[in-house]
Amino acid sequence: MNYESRLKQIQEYHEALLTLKNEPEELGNGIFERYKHPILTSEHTPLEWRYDFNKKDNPFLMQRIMMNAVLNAGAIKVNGRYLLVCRVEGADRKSFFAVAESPNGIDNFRFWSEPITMPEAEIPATNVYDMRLTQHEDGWIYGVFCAERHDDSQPSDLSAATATAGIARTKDLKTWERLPDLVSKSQQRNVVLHPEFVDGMYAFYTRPQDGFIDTGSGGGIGWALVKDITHAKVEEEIIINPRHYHTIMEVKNGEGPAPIKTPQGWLHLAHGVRGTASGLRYVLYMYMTALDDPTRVIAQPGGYFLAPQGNEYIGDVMNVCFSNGWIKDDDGRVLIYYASSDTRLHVAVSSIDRLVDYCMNTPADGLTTGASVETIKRLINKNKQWRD
Ligand code: BGC
Ligand code: BMA
Repeated sequence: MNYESRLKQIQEYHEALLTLKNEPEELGNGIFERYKHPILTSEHTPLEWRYDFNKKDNPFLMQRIMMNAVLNAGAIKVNGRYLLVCRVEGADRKSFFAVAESPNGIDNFRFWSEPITMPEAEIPATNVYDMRLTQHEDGWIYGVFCAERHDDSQPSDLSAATATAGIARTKDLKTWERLPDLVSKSQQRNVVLHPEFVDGMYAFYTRPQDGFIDTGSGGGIGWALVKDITHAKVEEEIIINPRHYHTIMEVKNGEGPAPIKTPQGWLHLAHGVRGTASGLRYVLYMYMTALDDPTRVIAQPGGYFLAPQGNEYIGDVMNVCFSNGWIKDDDGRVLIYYASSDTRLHVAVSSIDRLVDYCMNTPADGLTTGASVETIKRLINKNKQWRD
C-alpha cells in the first residue's frame, strides 16, 4: 500500500472510531446501564502522538510512538463540558495524564492536543497514575494521584518501589501547580481529597499499606485531616471502611472518585480486591457515610456493585474493574467511568436516586454462608406475600 492510501485509511479509521455513537445495553440490572462500546482506548489517542507525518522521515508511515492503554480516569464537569483526566500508558509502560473531552459524557470523546505536563515534586517520580479530581470548596480543582519511585533502600531489587500520593491543583486542567507529596508514615495509593472542609481542615481518604503491593496491616480505607494542603501531612489516620475475611475486599480496598453529596449522605464508590488462583480480582463496591460525620458508614450493600463482564475480563491485567472518576450531572444522572483489565475505559450510567436506593436497600454482607442463605430466604418470603 502506498503512503497516501495508508494515510487516508488511518485517518478515516480514526475519525470513525472517535465519532462512533454509543448505546446503552438493553436490560441491565436496574442499578446502572453499561454502554456497548468502550469510550476510550489506545486507538483513540491522537494520531499526531503516534505517527511522524513527514513522508521523507517516515516513508513506511509507521507508528513512532505506540500507545498501550487508556484507563483509570478522573472525571469532572466544568462549564457544561465533560472532562476526563485519563491515565494513558505508552508501550514503554510509562503512564501520563491527558484530558479527553466529550459533548455528552457518553461518546465522541476526543483528547486535547497535548498530554498534561505535570510539574515534578522535589524528588521526581518514575511513573504517575490514577488521578482523583476534587472540586474543592476552596475554589481549586485538585488532582491527587499515585507517584511511584524505585525504592533505593533496596538497590538489588529492581521491582522494589514506593507509592506516594502526589498532589496538584488547577483551575482549567491545563496549567497545574504541583504541591509537595502527602507525607505519611506508610506508603499510600488511592488517596482522595474530600470536597469540603471538615473542622476547618482538608480531609483525605487514605489507604495505608505496609509495602508497595501489600496493604498488610493497613486495615482498609482511612481518613486523615490535614491543616495545610501546601504541606500535607497525615498526623492521625483512622480506618473508616475496613476489609473483611471472605469478602470481595479481603486483600485490599481503596476509595474510588471523590464522594458525591446527596440529601441522604455521601455516596462512595470504591474498589475491593481478593486473591484467586489466577491473580487478584478487582471489583467495584459502594457505601454511604453520614453528612454530619463523613467517617460514619450508614449503608454498605453486600458484594460487588460492578465486576468485569465479557470482554472486560481480558486485557493487560485480567479480571480488573477500576474506577477513580464519576460525574453527577445536573439532571441527577451519574456517569460512572471505569476501566476494564487496565486496558480501556467504559461508562455506565445511573442516577443519584438509584444509587441511594441501591445503597440503602441492598442487603449487607452477613459474612457467612448461613447469613447469605437467610437473606435470600427473607426475599423469597417477601415475594410469596406478594403472589398470594
Ligand atoms: C502499576 C499500577 C498498579 C501498581 C500495583 C504499578 O506499577 O502501574 O497499575 O496498580 O503497580 O500493582
Ligand atoms: C492498582 C491500581 C490501578 C490498577 C489496579 C489493577 O493498584 O492503582 O492502577 O488498575 O491496581 O492493576
